[in-house]
Amino acid sequence: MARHEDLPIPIYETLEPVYGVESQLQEALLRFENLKSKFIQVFGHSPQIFARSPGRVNLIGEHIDYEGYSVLPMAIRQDTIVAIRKRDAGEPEKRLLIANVSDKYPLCTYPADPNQDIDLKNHSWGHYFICGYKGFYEYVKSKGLDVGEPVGLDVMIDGTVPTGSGLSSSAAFVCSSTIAIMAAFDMNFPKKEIAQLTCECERHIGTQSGGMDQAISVMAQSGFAELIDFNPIRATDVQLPAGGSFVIAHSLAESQKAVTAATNYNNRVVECRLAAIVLGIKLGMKPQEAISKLKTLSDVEGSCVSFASSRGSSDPVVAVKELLSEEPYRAENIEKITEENLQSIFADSPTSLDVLKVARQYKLFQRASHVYSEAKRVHAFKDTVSSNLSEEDMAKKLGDLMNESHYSCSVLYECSCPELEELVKVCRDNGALGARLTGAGWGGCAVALVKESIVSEFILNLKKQFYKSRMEKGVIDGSDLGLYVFASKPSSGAAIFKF
Ligand code: NG1
Ligand code: MG
Repeated sequence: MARHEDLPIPIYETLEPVYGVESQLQEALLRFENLKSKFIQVFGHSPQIFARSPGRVNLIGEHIDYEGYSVLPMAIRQDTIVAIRKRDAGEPEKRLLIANVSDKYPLCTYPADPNQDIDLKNHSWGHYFICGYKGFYEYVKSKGLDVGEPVGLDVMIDGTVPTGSGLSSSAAFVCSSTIAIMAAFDMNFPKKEIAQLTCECERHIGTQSGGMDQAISVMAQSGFAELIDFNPIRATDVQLPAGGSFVIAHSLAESQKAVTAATNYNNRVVECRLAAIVLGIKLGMKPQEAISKLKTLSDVEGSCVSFASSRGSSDPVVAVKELLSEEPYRAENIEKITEENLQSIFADSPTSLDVLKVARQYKLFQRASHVYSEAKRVHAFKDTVSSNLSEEDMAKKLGDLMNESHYSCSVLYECSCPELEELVKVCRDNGALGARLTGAGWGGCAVALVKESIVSEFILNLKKQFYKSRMEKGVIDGSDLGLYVFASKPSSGAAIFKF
């Protein structure tokens, strides 16, 4: 039987297969009707086709996808729906017109040229669509497919994934856009190829992201979390324990990753690369070889194995302890080891050069310790879920792993923030078996594992202890609370709708 990542995106003629299982059909019907009528209002004709792709919550495996390690997310029901119509070649309007059902996002227009550069200095919400647009053309070109001269596109977006929340509104947007464009061209491809291409094209926004978000958004199966492996991308269904529920809660600190990349996200990617190079050299590689061969910390793990016999351990966590210094490195300390200056190591990556411009020091020991230990926790989580431990022991073990992951993110990777720390504590104080930040961090959401039987009480307590004071201060509107704290079941992945 074909693995599901080898299959194309499913095409449905009704909403039931996606929204029926979660019994949110009524709400979904209204969303699609509203999207269609706004589309007609703005563009004067009906959309040709719709595509949807969900957000996700990462259960464990943070900041390791771009280092080549497996992660364990699940799709949530919040998603982005794209309605699209490809204009005929004869029509005078040749631009991409991108509208949104929400007034918060004004209409954007872009040229139809797929080689256009995205203006990273002036961030606009429509840029995410252009990521998908460029990605589509890059992909068809690489496959030698001819799609003719670019034509105009009319596009209307409806997204329900809260932005800047670590729930991957960006991937939901990029994936649904890419799939909608493909569908408008009457094309469809294996999910694993779409996952790969959307991961690459989202980098046009300026973050050096890994592929987790796009992979889960494209490949999720209803009812399962997925173990996502990279190189090559694969998704393996993971059945979660029945007695527990995952509650997602927003810290209300918004993390604008596209804007803070040089000090936060991309900074960590650069630190990991430097850690990989320095470790490789300490393990006996020639500096030039390490620089050219070691792109990620998982690349070094192979080298650690070959040195295992002489060192007595192939555990990269041990290698980090022995070979890297806990003291933060300064550029000149690293350059002494690499025998090359940092600017030339990263010469081919403008976003990394932006990192070097502002970084004062590099915490190689801490970042590498996080990555290698987090990679192990992902497998421990997966093994625990499929073990024959009692329900109670299993839940406790999973909770412990989540707590350890949070500690590592917070202390070693330093991607938490005061609001997330407070929220995680409130979760634990109210009976969560485990709680951790999810997604990139520096704001956004926490995810807590909670016994099924106490979920409603748990959410009520969070509302009282975390959200009430913020409502009183006017930070959020009480009627929106359900958007900020909710329990989530694993939802399904991307789909195309043709009505
Ligand atoms: P968020 O910020 O939640 O979209 C980001 C990356 C992921 C992964 C996580 C951290 C993008 C699109 N996604 O997720 O690939 O690295 O951070 O685990 O940048
Ligand atoms: Mg994102």
